[in-house]
Amino acid sequence: MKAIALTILAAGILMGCGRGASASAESTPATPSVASSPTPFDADSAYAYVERQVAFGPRVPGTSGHAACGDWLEGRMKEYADTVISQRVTLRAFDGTPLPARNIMARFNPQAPSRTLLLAHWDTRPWADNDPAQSNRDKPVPGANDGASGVGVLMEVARQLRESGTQAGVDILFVDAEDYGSEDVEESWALGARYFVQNPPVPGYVPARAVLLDMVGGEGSVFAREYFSQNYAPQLLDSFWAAARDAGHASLFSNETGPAITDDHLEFIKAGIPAIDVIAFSPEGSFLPTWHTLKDDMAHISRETLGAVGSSLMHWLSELQ
Ligand code: AHN
Ligand code: ZN
Repeated sequence: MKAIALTILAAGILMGCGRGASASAESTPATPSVASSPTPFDADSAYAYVERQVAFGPRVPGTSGHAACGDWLEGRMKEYADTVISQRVTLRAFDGTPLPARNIMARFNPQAPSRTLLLAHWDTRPWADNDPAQSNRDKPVPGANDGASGVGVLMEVARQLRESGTQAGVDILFVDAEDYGSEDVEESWALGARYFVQNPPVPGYVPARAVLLDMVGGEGSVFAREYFSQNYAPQLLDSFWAAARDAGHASLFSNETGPAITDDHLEFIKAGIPAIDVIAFSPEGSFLPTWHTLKDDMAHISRETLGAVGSSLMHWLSELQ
């Protein structure tokens, strides 16, 4: 793990409900009673994408579940995006294991010069080394939250972007080989993201900003301002948190600075690209208790958490530029 000490918040209280809650009940509505949200996001759809990934079994590089899930992800993204790039490479894990990895990049309006990159890791950890039961620690995690959740939210974002016919320059990236790391080896994490930054499949690719989603579907999640994000991309972080508040999710997005997390976003920060990690903590400030355990399964996934992150992200995208 990592010294995760902090006192997170007692964020709790949802402040006021903002946005036109008034309007006389007597007056005849001028619009249909079901107002359509300007930035829709279907949490049930995101949940189904998470469920589908988990059904492949663990997505550990080199396993059949990993290969099948990768094919499925690629196929779905080809339906939604303008261009899909599959970047395949064999990476070397800290323990020497060769990892057949695949980064999947789905591009919207690839001709637009200014790019917004949204990413999540799609691989899952080969060992549940945080499981309370010693006998489980060499088994792979189901990766419902740690892996499938970020990808599920971004698949739903992709579906919505397709529906809306967006003109924005958006790239959605599923990075591989994030979670085959060792606590003792700092650079053993985020191998797929590092490879992508150092070998962009689009020559000269430098997004204006990058947003990483990691563990965005767990019940009892609180999103604190992850330390590296806060320090290296404060404006980007502020704009995302403001969008979350405007979308009605102030209670989940805390104003506390969170721990420093070695994660995929750091590879972009190192390359000078403003990047944030939207990553969940427990109200006590550590990762959720299911983290790197066999309990990281569908029973601990919350549609509300997925929906809060997804609709905040859609709202933030709608206000860009
Ligand atoms: C740390 O444990 C500090 N970084 C690992 C990031 C991670 C692992 N995210 C998901 N799984
Ligand atoms: Zn993990």
